Amino acid sequence: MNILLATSNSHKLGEVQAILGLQGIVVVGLNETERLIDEPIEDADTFAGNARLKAAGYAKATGKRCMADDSGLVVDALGGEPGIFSARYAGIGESREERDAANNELLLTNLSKRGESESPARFVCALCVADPDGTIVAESEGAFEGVITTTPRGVHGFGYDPLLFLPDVGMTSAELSEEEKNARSHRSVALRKIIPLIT
Ligand code: ITT
Repeated sequence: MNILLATSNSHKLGEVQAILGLQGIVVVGLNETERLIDEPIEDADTFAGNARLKAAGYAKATGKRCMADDSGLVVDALGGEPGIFSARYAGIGESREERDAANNELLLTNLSKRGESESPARFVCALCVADPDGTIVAESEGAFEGVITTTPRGVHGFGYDPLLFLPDVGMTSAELSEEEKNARSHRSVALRKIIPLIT
């Protein structure tokens, strides 16, 4: 079975390929041409809503069954921020690396403005699969719990991984290998739930 993952985020693509590959599912990323066809506006107010918009939009634009992932970091001490705005929290940076660095810095600044140094937090992932006519075929969600640390650590992963400390292993998500992250991440939980719905 082949599925198109509707994302411009190569890190997401790699994680999904590793997990679904173990099930014999081949995950294809958007190529540059397809990406330029039609980029849906993510204006829903939930992760699930944005995943639906992306899956249906790209499925109709490409004529293929599509899976979309909408995800982000929910920080309790920030009232759930950055949440659905995780990718563009700071609103600056040309490259993904620059945006990630600015987002991480802003998150720590906002925490310290509230007099907080650590806070319970979680990554959330909403997945959606849509058919070429835009019909939603399956949906799922997963969460990955941790605590925000003010001392970012680790070089693996992407986004806010260096900030999510995992007390049970004494490491941040960015200090986990790809295999270790995939064994427990929000994305892997959501993928394991959706696999039986699409196979
Ligand atoms: P697409 O919309 O093209 O899939 P994106 O990166 O813009 O790519 P989202 O709108 O879903 O995707 O935003 C996800 C953001 O949430 C991502 O850029 C990170 O900042 C953060 N995030 C999500 N999953 C993460 C993970 O596993 N590790 C670290 N940060 C994560």
